[in-house]
Amino acid sequence: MAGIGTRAIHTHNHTMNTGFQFPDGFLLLPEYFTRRAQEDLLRHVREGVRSAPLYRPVMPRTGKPLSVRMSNFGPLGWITSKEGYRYGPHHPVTNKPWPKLPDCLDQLWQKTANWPSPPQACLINYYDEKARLGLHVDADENAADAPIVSVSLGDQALYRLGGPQRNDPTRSLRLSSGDVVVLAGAARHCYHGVDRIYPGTSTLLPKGGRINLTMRVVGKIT
Ligand code: MD6
Ligand code: FE
Repeated sequence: MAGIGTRAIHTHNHTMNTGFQFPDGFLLLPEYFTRRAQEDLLRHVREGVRSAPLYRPVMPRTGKPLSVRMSNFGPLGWITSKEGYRYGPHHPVTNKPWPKLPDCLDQLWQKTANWPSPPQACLINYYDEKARLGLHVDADENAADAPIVSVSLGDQALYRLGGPQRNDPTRSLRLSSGDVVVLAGAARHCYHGVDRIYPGTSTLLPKGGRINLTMRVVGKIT
């Protein structure tokens, strides 16, 4: 694992005629994980999804399936179903507890989150080449100001970051395997999403696609 600072990009605020300013608290650490560390992490993800299989969640109310498949690590997992979004201790299909968060992710949290408590949930998102994730703000956590730390594995993604309002200007970034993104401070309340996956841009996953892991402090479950 490369240390922070060796390749950290402190995304500087320039507007490039787009009216976009990187929000405070947004941090991109390109290739934080070496190839070797990515392979290690992937092994843990594979082990996790053996006991907590990726499932296809559906949108609240409409029941429309998401294109991203999901699972979780940790005491709590983020779940969406026709009943709504929530955090819960059990896999919605197997009803078993989520697998324990791998140590390497715990260490990533300790090095990057600058937050006094450990993450309670780690959402695992799997994107095939056609999957996308619409612009959203993560707002189902009572610990609304705790940062979210995210890791990308596999094919590159076109990630879009906006502001606190849905119609604020946005900026698109390509995320690559091993990259870490931290949303803290103001950035924690900013819209973001994944517009597309670039197939064939990584050899980490033999069948292609992209995995994104996001660690969260949830606070009280309501
Ligand atoms: C993704 N990431 O990269 C989607 N959320 O596939 C997120 O939705 C996200 O990267 C909160 C914090 C960081 C993230
Ligand atoms: Fe998110």
